Amino acid sequence: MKKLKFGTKVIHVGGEPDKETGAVMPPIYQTSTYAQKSPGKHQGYEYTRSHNPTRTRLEQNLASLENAKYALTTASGVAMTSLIMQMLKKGSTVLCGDDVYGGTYRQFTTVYNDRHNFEFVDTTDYKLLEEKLAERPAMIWIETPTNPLLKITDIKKVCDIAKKHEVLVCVDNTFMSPYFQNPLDLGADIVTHSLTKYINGHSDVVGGAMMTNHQHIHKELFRLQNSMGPSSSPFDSWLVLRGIKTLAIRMQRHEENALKIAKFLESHEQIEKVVYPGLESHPQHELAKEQMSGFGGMITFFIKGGLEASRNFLEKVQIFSLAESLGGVESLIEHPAIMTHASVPKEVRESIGISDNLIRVSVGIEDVNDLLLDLEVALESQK
Ligand code: P1T
Repeated sequence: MKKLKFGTKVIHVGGEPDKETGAVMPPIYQTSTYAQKSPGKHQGYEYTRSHNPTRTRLEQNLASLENAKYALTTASGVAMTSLIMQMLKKGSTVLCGDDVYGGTYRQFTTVYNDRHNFEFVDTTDYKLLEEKLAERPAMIWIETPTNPLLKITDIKKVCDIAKKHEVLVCVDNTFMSPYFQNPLDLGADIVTHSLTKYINGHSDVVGGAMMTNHQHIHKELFRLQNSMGPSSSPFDSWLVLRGIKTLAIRMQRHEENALKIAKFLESHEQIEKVVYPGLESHPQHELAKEQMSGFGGMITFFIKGGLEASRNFLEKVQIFSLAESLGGVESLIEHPAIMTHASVPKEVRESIGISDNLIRVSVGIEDVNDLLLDLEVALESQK
């Protein structure tokens, strides 16, 4: 299966017809437990918190998409983040990007802050990273592109420095999906995803995953998952398996639409600045071209005016739903300072540039002309 191309893997890995019936679509093994022939004699499945055949299929599929040997799924993205934090020895230092999902920031600063030491750094400042990694933290946690500022970190460069100092590298690859970026191929030890986003793609599941080539990491995270219980359900696993089949074509369309919208916004007089990795104006556009095979469907922009202008605009759009989350087939729009990143203190937000006129868009796969018109009408009403 390794040699298959991405568009084939999403459909076929873990998707073999059911052995008993030939059903082409995998069954949902909606069971909590499994009959044993004799105590301890079973077919590899004992209890669904530990293992479930529908989940196994999903994990096989996910591992193949990140060119990994192992994958593990959880009931949410933050549940996987939590397992990884549990895996680190008490008292560890974790270096973390200064612009990460607000829920990751909240977990690190309010849940694990008395177990580990967290240092938030600009992971695009390699001189600073050289110094910080030389102090040998246990792990560096990177999001690239970041949420919501879409800053891009050179994964290979960070991994090369981290390896010298034996620091684990974990990359949250949610924004690019495995279709556009494969951090393990660039040297990362662990890659994580919120399955809630592009991988499932239909905004009807909350889920998380990690992929790795290290057997000991998989084994330890599995032990923690089994002991702490945030396993993904059979039905959610099945829904993700269903959604994942169209990941490749969805990502192509997300990107195609996003590029057109980013260019439109960049030329609009009511817009102060647009951040999209596919625009030449993006400070790391060259790195984006090198490290990713596409630019994704997320756009961040700064509207002229402050909070009032943002609020008026967000109330006006009709096809874009004003909602948290991203990566679904439908277009979403949101205000990070009030919504997804509200748990980041105002002074921290301001110091990194998450201002009140910053708006984040998850471009869906609708007809782009309808999306452009929706934005245009809402912007015209600002004048
Ligand atoms: O929501 P959950 O499935 O628990 O995943 C958390 C998560 C992890 N990593 C990144 C990069 C994310 O964006 C998220 C969730 N983000 C949102 C809900 C959001 O609107 O940004």
